[in-house]
Amino acid sequence: MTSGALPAAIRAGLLAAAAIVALLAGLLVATPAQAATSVSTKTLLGQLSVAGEHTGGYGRSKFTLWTDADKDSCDTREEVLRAEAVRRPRIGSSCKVLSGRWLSKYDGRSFTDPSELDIDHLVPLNEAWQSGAWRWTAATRKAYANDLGYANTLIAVSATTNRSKGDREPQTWMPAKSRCWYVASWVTVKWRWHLKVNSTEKTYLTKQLSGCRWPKVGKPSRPAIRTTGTTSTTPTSAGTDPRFSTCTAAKAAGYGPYHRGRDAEYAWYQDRDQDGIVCE
Ligand SMILES: [Ca+2]
Ligand SMILES: [Ca+2]
Ligand SMILES: [Ca+2]
Repeated sequence: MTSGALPAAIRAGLLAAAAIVALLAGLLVATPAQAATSVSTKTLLGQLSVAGEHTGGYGRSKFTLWTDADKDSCDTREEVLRAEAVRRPRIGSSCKVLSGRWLSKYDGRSFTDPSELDIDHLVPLNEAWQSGAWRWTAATRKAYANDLGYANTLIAVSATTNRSKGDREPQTWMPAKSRCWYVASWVTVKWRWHLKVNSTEKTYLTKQLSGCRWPKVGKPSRPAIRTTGTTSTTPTSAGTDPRFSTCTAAKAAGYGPYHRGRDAEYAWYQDRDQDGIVCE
């Protein structure tokens, strides 16, 4: 029997039931747990510091992948695959994701075999490094590389498309699909992690996002960022001043100021006012 053959009273009843279901679905979407404060990407982009990129020192090994922070035997890759599956995935022993269905946002392709998917750092590790992560402690870098606290830091996408992206930033690589979502997420991830943008990147993001009418996004939380040479109270090694943990201590011992482009020590400290001099 087709719906067209249903008696009018039953049809009306079905319509009323459908309306109630739709209403309940609306209420569920509005529950506080899911309703993040929304914020304009214009606000977030405006709050990113603009600075030239840090060059050198990057290696993929600077970021530890993949961890199992909550010790449930599923590593970060498996957690993302499970979270983003659009059909409940089949899970084997040790949380191995065997099959399911995923949609790759970058190209709109659909996958059932997880081995064809990469877990992409939407803001690549090297780009994060150049934008501020070079000053982070290893623990903060590890937290970034395995960030499950914001849905778009890590996304499951087709491996072939991800590999064409490499370490590039939006002005040199954009996905074929979901472009407004991509630039909005780029800015949001950078904001969450206090990462900087360089000026050509900011110009490009401004142009793209204004073309997208500055989409609103759920405002993410911001994890604690620990940087070497600023929060440590004991002398540290590799990448920071091996003699002093703070500029105050260096100055007290008669060192500084250090100039950008002239003194190697410059890189060991935070140039808060970005005037090219630290420990002045
Ligand atoms: Ca886990
Ligand atoms: Ca870059
Ligand atoms: Ca950049």
